[in-house]
Amino acid sequence: MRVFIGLGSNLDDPAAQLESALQALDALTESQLIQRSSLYKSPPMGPQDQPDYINAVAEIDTTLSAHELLAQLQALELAHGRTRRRHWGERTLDLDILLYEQLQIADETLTIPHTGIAVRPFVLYPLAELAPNLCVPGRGNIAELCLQCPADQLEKMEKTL
Ligand code: A4P
Ligand code: MG
Repeated sequence: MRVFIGLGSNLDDPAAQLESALQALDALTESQLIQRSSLYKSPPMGPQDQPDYINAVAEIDTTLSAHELLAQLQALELAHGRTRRRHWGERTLDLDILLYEQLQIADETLTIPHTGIAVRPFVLYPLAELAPNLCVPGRGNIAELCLQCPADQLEKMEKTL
């Protein structure tokens, strides 16, 4: 299955957190890293008294189900020292399932496509970098979504790999 995962961090060397998470995604059971976006820097959405975020998107190929994948990603977050503090608050590593093939899921533990996908530039632009022709189920074409979501204050960083 073709799956896109959003990565974010704003604590404890965020760029290193993301690089290490990308390696862990490649090593994930039943999964393989296909491609990764550049890193993107942006000011925090939500509480402003927290550091800037670094975000990226990864494409993986997996035979895990969406719920199995969620459990694996949550274990990875914990392994990266993630503790839940406040809503929209600072974190060492956040891993969100953005898209799982063209599935639409909405249950107690999982909403796919991810709820913020169309309105968060730090998700949309790295996703468009990997898949410029992507269709987001229920939302539309990614190029059109980008046009409606200004990339102000989103800074693309040099690719490090
Ligand atoms: N969950 C439901 N759908 C999904 C999905 N598609 N992928 C559930 C992953 N998880 C999903 O997640 C809470 C629950 O969401 C999980 O248990 C899972 O069952 P969480 O990671 O603990 O919390 P959260 O929703 O990520 O927390 P919160 O506080 O709502 O944060 P957000 O919405 O992720 O935002 N600013 C910038 N510039 N860049 C950022 O990346 N991130 C945040 C956090 C705030 N500001 C930011 C950024
Ligand atoms: Mg999350």
